[in-house]
Amino acid sequence: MISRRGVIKNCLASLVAVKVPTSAFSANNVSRYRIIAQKSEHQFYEGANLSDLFLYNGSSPGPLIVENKGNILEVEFLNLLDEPSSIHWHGIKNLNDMDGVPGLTQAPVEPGETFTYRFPLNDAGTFWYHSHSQAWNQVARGLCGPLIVLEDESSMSDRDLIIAVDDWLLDENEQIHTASLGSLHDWSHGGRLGNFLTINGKSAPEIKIPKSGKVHLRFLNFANARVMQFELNDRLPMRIVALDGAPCDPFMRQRLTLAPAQRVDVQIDDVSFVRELFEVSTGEEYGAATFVPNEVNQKPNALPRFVLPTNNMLKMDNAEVINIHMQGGAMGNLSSAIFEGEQKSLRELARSEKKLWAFNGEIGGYDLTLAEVDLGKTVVLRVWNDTRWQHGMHLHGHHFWVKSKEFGDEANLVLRDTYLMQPGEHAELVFEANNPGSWLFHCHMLEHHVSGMGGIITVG
Ligand SMILES: [Cu+2]
Repeated sequence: MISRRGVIKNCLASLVAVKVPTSAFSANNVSRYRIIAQKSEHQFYEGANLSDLFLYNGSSPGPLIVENKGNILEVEFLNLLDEPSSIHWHGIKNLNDMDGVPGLTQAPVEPGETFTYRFPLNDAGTFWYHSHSQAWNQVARGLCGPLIVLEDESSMSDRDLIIAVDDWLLDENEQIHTASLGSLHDWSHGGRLGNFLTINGKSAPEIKIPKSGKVHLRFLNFANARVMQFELNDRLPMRIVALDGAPCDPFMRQRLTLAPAQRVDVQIDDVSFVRELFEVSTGEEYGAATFVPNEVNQKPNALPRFVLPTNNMLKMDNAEVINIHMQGGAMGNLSSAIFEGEQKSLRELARSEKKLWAFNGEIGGYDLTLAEVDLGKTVVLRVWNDTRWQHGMHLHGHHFWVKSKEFGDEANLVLRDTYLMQPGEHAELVFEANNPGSWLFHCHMLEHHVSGMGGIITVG
C-alpha cells in the first residue's frame, strides 16, 4: 500500500466539497471523489454542545453521493483516524476486492494511509457506505453516508428526498457515551440502542418539500442495532416501491419497518397533507421530522424511474441449499460452541473472548466458511433464527429473494440485501451466485456481528 500522507495533508483545506470535477479527469464516465475519515465536531441541533464524532469529510451523515447508473465510482479514501478503517459500499454488487471488509477483501487502511475504491455502478437504487472496520465502534461514532444511483436522471429531482435515520447513545453533554461501547450486555441482547434520534444528522429537523404533487422518499437506517418504524401524520398511506435499492411490485402501507442497514423507498401521490414524520417503534409517537412546504420548489411531477427486476423466477432445480442454524445470545439455547477449532462453553466464550453467537455450532469469523459454491449456481440460504432476538441478516455482493414477513403476516416475495428475521423465524434467502469472491453473510446488528454472528460464502 502506498502512503500519500504528505501530499494529502497539504490539500486538506480544499477538501470540503468532495467531488473532484469530472471534466478535469473525465474518462468513460469515471466520477472521482475524495472521502476522509476523521475526528470531527457536529451539532445535532441549534444550541446543542458540539459532539465529538468520527465523520466522513466532517459531515453527519457523510457526504451524499449521487451518481448515474453505468458510471464508474472512484473514491480516494484517506484515513485520518488513529485506528485502521475501510469503507463498505452496502448493497452494491461490488467487485470483491472493492467490498471494503478488512481481513477478508482488503488490508485495513491504516492511519494516514489511502485506499482507492473503484467500481462500476450497475444498478440504480438507494445504497449507503459505512466503515466495516470495528464497525460497532466506528459506525456508532458516525462513519456512514448515503449513496444514490439514478436510473437515468442526470441529477436528483427536488421531489426526491433522503430520510437517513440514525440513533445515537449520547451522554448529558451530547457526547458519544463511550463507556458503554463494547458492553457485553448490548452484545448479548439487542445490540447498542441509542437515546437520541436524528434524521439527516439533525434532531427533529425541518425538511423542505414541494407544496403539492408527488414525492419520493428514500429512508435509510444507519443505526447500529435499532429497528425503527415510521408513520406519517394521520397515518397517510405510503407506496413502497423499492427495498434495499431493489425495485419491488409497489404496495401500500401506513407504517414502515426499517432494520439497521435497510432502505425503503416510498412514493406519495399528493404531498399536500404531509406534515410530520413519527418514529413509532416504542409504541409512542416520537416526532422525528417536520415537513415544510417550500414555495420555490415547484418542479413537475417527475419522480426517479425504477425498472423492476425481471429475473424473479430463479431456476430452483439443482439449487444448492445451505442450512444456517443461528443460536446464542441472552436467554438462548446455546451452551457451547466451536471457536478457533476448540469446543468451549458459551459462558467461557463470553467471558474470555466476548463471543456470544454461532452459526451451526461455530462462532463466526472470517475463517468460518459457510459454503463454497460454483459461479452461476442458485443458492438457498435456509436460515433458522433459533434465538430470542431479531436479526437483520445481510449478504454482501448479492441481493436475495425472500418471502418477507416484514410488512404483515402475508409473505411478500421481495428482493433485498438485508432481511429482518423475527425470533424463531425460518426463512429462505435465494440468490444466484453470480459474483465471484469471498462474501460475508452476517447480522447487521453490529454488536451481534462482532460477537460471532457472521460467516463466509465463497463464490467461484
Ligand atoms: Cu443480530
